[in-house]
Amino acid sequence: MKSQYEAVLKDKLDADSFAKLAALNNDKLHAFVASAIELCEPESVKVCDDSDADRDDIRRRSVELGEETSLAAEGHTIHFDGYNDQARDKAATKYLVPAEMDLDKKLNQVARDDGLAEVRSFLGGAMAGRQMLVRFYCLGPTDSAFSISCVQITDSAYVAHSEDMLYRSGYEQFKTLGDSGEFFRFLHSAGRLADNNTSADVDKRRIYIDIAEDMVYSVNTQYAGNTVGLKKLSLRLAIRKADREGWLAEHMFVLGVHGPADRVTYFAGAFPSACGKTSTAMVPGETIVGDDLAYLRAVDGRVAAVNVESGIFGIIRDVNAKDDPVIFDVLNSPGEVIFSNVLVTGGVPHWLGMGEDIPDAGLNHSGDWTAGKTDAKGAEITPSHKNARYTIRISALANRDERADDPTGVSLGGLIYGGRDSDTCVPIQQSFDWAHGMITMGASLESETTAATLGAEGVRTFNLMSNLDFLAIPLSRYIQNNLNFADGLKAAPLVFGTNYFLKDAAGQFLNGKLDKSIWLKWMELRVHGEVEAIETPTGSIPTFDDLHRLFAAHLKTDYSQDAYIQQFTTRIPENLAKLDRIEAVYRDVADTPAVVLDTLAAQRDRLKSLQQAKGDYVSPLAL
Ligand code: GTP
Ligand code: SPV
Ligand code: MN
Repeated sequence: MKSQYEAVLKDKLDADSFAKLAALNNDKLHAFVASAIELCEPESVKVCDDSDADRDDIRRRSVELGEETSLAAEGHTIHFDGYNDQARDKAATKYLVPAEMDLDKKLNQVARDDGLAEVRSFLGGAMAGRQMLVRFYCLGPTDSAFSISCVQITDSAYVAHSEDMLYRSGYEQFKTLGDSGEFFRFLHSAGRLADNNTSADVDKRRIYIDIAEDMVYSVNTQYAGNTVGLKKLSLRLAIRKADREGWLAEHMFVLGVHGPADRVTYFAGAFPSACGKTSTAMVPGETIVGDDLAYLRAVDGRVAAVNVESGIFGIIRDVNAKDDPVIFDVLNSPGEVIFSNVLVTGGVPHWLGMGEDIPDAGLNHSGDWTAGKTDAKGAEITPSHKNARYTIRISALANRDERADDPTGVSLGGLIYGGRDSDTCVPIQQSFDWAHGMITMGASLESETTAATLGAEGVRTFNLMSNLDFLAIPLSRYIQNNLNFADGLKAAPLVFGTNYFLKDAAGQFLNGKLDKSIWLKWMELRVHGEVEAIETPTGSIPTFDDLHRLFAAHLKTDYSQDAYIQQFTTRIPENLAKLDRIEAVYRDVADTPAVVLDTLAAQRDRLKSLQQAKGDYVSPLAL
């Protein structure tokens, strides 16, 4: 170890921690920890390896420090984030852009020198009187072509505990990196804490991504989406690395759909936050690989996908025995679970949509809560926050796919794009080909905003491949990478578009929550060429007979022709309006590939000719 780091480190690390850090013979790492100490001025530093002892110590500290509180069930804890720190803060999340670099004007950014000075000023002395934790993890399975080594520095035992549950351990792998290997660095401090242990200075919350250095700073926040480095902070760095290296880093679930005769066909799907990734990956009868982040690589002419994570930080709202029996069971059994921002009474958690009556008093993210309580702005406070979540390991799930940790990944049969769309797209359709799917489904994705990000809900928003919040390269470049990805594949995955959120004129959802399992079964059969489809101007849809048969076989329901007509009618005015909005977006994007506008124009032509022939709303039976 270089002497300039050794002096700083020896001053704050005990012999055990020092030995662990020294064993990772890496100058850049030693420099990172030493400079974080100089900046944040912790009282002490604990370096962790992959041992159970260090993992247990973090769990214990999280409770000791009051960041988590034990609940009645063994292994369960509750963590509260501050009242105004309940979701990802898009406005405070910015890329640090060096003077010579030109990042897309659509991405939130700040000049690197200015941003660094600001965030470093907030981190200055931020860990005084506290212990700094240094932990190592791996994005993707360890020892695989997908693996990315990471180091997280934080003063929050909750953040470290969450990462223990959500990611594969990475200390041993770090040893194999050598002095020149690439790794991602994350530095977080919860900042000054209020009496209830929540970040006090959320007005000074900053999440700054130093793209030039593969490093992310996060301060004055605790909500995991803003603090857990390996989650969305790493996705922004991974998108750049993928761009350099020719693969894709995506906001996608991965699941195995079980077809006839024990056949398993894997799908990956991108839906914006709180729009159904976990719900789809957990569909009864199928097996889960991952629910939020996937890396995709072309290997031997096929697309191989891995789950970046090994746990779930999932939305708890509406998790109940009927809709999501597997997770509901985990949340009601002893074992390691962190609940966040739910209502607690007598050591028992309660949440919206759990399928049971919720008490009218208890402790929640606003403190002591009783029904009808309002906040400073007069808004009624719900018993649990709409973005309240749970943290579990995938290994706790009965439906874990047997290849969930396969270092070679799973080979994808299909890709799915979908959003919260109340009035335009049909529940399921298949694109005509890869480019048509990438452009009219992925790159044309719109969704109504949700409680997963701060700000207004229900606003229809463009969200490129569900990845726009995390995009760290120009939009046109990302689209081109997606288009090119199929080049040279022997079997490109089929591309599908789903819409779980279509509503009737009275505002009622047209589909039940489990209907998605039928769309999955249909997609599985399409991948193997075993069902026919009907061509519409926007894609190919199932026949009524096939859906009727699949609903009866898998959900034991009698799917009616009326429901089919209502759900699968081509809504031409709404589809044309969507094309207008998307074209306006791409006219404003620099260097949009020509094929994007051409493909949208061709879709418009098909819609217009059908409109001329058959009117605004065309039943699938009339095609
Ligand atoms: P992130 O973890 O934020 O990335 O989100 P996610 O995409 O994993 O979202 P999730 O699957 O947890 O979905 C969240 C919300 O969507 C829940 O409130 C569900 O009730 C709702 N939801 C999921 N599937 C359906 C559906 O088929 N119909 C309706 N109406 N709501 C659904
Ligand atoms: C999302 O918001 O997309 C999530 C939760 O999956 S987090 O990114 O951790 O906020
Ligand atoms: Mn997500």
